[in-house]
Amino acid sequence: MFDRTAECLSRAELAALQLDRLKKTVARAYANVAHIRRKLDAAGVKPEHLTSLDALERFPFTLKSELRDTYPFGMFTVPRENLLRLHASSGTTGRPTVVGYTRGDLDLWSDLMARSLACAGVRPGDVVHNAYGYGLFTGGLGAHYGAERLGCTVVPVSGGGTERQVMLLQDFGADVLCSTPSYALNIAEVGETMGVDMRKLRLRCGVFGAEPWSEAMRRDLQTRFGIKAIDLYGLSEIVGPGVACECAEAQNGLHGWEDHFLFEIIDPKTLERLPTGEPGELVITTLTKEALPMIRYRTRDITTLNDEPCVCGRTHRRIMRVTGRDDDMLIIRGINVFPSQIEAFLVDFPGLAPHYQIVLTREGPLDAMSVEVELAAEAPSDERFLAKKADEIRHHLKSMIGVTCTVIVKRSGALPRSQGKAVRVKDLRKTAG
Ligand code: DLL
Repeated sequence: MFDRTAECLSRAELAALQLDRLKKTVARAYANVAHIRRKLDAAGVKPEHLTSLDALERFPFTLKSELRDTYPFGMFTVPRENLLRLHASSGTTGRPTVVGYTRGDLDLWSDLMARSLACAGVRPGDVVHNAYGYGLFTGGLGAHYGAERLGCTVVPVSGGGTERQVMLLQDFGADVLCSTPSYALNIAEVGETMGVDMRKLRLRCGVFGAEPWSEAMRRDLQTRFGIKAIDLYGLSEIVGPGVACECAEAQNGLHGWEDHFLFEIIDPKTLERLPTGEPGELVITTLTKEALPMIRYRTRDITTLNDEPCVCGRTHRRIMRVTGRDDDMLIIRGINVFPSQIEAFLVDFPGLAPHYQIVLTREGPLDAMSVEVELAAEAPSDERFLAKKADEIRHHLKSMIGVTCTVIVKRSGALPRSQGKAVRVKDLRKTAG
């Protein structure tokens, strides 16, 4: 473990630490951010009301739109000169969401990423091939500084140039691959077409995140590379990658670092806090971040919390696999569909490659969904075979997710490949009018 004392605190010690840090965080945000002061005043709550962790329930949530409304620097507790770094994520519309870090924040982030990587089974001295994108996205630099902090040799390749990535993985003998799961799959495929046996690489472990992925995809990546595939979670508004990570021992749920974050699950409709174990939207409060504290940030990510003890000995509760976002949940003729459900189905379907794209259109007043899938490289690709396969998939999808959709089967290599976060949904409804 990177920090055994912190990772194995008793639940009582964790709760006491959380309350102490929560009080300080809220007091600091209230004193320094006009927007937060106005919000808490309007809700009739003050930092002094935080006499217990449960008292947080009376405090208002923070939404992504508030970061946009106060763009670019309106939510920071410190003058801009005290920020050492900015990152930003582009939304689907309008202004990006800007986040900033003090020296202390960057230090904390490196520690949390080092802790996460160690939890994933990465060890000092390992060669870490980092194919997360470098730049405004937090993935590249987050994994980079975390791996350095742990004492690894970092190969900062970023995304793209996939043939070269395969060569470097071989030549530098990488032990660990960090990338989005969809890009890892792309690397595996390119390697296979180059005639490289990806299972013979030295790679031992993959640390994958930044987008939803399924157990089926995990099995696929583990087999193709001969590695242990570990799930890593985070979001730029909270710190970046390193908010939670699976342990190599259990590979079953991501330990959320509770000495630095407070996790709640709410019902996204009623906004009530839900008991541990019930599925809902993850809400996160930062406990130690300086520049950009977040009070009850609504992530839109759908998951459950698990407080059962873990075989690895860490005491921090687990955030179970994020299956999708509240706002990328598709409602097709009244039925809720997450793209990751479709992925899980396709990965296990014989003769298909795990690539897909969902295209939404409007037919009169109704939404129509078509799913474009791709044949595995070795499958026959004559028209009759494609049509027969499409029929089979449509039938199985209907019985699994309950939605009738059009299925278009494409030849191997026809769908776009990911170099970072995969784009799974193409929504043509707005342009169709
Ligand atoms: O994706 C940070 C990150 C980088 C995490 C590298 C892990 C690895 P954002 O670009 O702000 O930050 O996007 C955050 O991505 O709210 C989730 O919807 C999704 N996401 C991140 N990790 C996972 C995961 C980075 N392991 C948004 N499983 C989050 C499912 C994930 N979804």
